[in-house]
Amino acid sequence: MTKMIKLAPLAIAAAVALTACGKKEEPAKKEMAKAAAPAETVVKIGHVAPLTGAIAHLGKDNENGARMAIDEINAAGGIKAGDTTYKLELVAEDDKADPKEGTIAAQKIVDSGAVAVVGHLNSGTSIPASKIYADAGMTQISPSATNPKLTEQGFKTTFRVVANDNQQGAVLANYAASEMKAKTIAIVDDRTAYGQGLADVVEKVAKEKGLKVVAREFATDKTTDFNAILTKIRATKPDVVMYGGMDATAGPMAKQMKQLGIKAHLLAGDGVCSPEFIKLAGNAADILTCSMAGEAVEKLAKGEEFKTKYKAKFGTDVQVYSPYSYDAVYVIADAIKRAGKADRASITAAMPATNYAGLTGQIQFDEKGDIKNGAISMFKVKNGKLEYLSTSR
Ligand code: ABU
Repeated sequence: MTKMIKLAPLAIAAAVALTACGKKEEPAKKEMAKAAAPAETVVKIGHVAPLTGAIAHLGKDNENGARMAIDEINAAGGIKAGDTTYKLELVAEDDKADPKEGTIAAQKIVDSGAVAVVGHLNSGTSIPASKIYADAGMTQISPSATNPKLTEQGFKTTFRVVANDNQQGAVLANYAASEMKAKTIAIVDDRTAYGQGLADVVEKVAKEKGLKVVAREFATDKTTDFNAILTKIRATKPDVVMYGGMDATAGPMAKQMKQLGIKAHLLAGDGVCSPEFIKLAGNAADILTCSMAGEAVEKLAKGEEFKTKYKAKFGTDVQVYSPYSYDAVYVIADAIKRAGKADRASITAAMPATNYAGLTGQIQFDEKGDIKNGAISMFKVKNGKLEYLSTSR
């Protein structure tokens, strides 16, 4: 699991031998000083997200955040815990946003000897993978999976640093009722754990708020032709169309809404709230109002600095959750520091007491592993950019 660089015992022996002979006292002192330096150990941190397929841009964004934190920690000298300095090594796997691939990737991470994992991106992969990490006693922190079920399984190893979809769905439905003054809503989802789960919460809360749900349709996470669904929806004349799905499918959907002359706003969650959506939707992008399950990066004290450093390092802009995967690595580093050890069991034992001041805010977990006091931020697309609207907790 760990690679110890075994210099220290040899150095001690050499120093003792030389001093005992009464020869070369100065070099011996130098060896003694070296012997007192902390031993250096390399530990692996896993990261899993889709790195191929339609949402690879989001997976790469999450991975970049984790990589940035690891590079920073190592450049600052590593994690000093007890008499050891820990350096981190990233082990990245691609789960293709597919639940089955997610379990294969999780097993690869466990077999790699990683001490903890950041991931997965999707709820549909994070949930089945969580059992594999739990069986291995390995802490898993998702920076983006929002389905409530992830942390409802009773695993002591499962954490997330974003809010969940009970909260996100309620904020979206409230926004439709209170801010958009909608009376009718049509709901479409992509039948993934995330998309369907979020749409179900929006439907429930929208009804509680007195909105009429005029259509409930579904597609898949591969659908790019929504014409049949949208033609049905057009006949119901909704004020709002809510979509539970990701940006790769929402982009074409928004274009087709415009082509079909649907006047409704498009309302969606964090899977759609990205610069990539704006690129894909083209001149239809400004129909979108969306949420993300955290604080907006531009509202964070060091958010602008993060965006600038990220762009300089990776040559691309932050999509959605790289600040959260960045913080997830720092939370693991903090657990190692507090535990004084970097094995799976010690990290997992240290996790519940996390109280870490991260880039994205103060990070503490509730008894299930959900972030305490999670934020939901609302945005709308204006002039080809996501414009921040408000945050609720
Ligand atoms: N939360 C948005 C995308 C990831 C997921 O939960 O599936």
